[in-house]
Amino acid sequence: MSRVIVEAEPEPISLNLDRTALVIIDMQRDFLEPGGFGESLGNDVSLLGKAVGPLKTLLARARRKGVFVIHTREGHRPDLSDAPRAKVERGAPSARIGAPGPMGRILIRGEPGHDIIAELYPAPGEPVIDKPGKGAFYATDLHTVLVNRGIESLIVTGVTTEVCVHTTVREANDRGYRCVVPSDCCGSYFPEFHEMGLKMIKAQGGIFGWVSDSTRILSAMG
Ligand code: TIU
Repeated sequence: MSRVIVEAEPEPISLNLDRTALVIIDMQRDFLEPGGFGESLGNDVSLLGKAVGPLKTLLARARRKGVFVIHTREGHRPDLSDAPRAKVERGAPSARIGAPGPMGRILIRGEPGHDIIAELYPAPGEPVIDKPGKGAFYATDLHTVLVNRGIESLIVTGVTTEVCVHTTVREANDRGYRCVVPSDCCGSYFPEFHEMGLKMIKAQGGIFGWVSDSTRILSAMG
């Protein structure tokens, strides 16, 4: 067993690295690059770029230490049969889910924009979970994959802090996982939502989980 103590708020968190997964949420071109879903919703996509460097370093260390790595992608079937109308109606009419864009059809599985950015591309053997919603547990087999590996704690990273990262942390917390979120490995189109989203996780004695950063996690991992 490889147990480490990570400095975090509201208190240090003890992680058994053999039972911990690094979950990388939706680091897709559609959210991080111009012309995708993020931009179609009126956002400045450059704001998410800050998380890439720290996350790349954390991913490399997790791989070296044998920590289980899982990636997720938000997106839909080409016929949109799994996309609720209420979701498709979001965004500029010419650039909604399924509409053609510079990176292919927006938020559609198999299109270039749906793919994970090159810097964080999944390695062979790392599961990729395709999710139709904001939370990574909703309508996916993520829980089954984690249970089968004996995972009990999650390091949750990716974009965006207050949307898919937050929803996933809430879902994971309700399913009994202990979650720690490294603040510099996630990002938002709204810096104030990023800050507040992290505060909401660690408030009330860690109501949803713990907040740390890549420096403190790397130092604990060794
Ligand atoms: N719009 C926004 O902030 N996020 C999303 O739509 N999806 C994710 O967070 N992945």
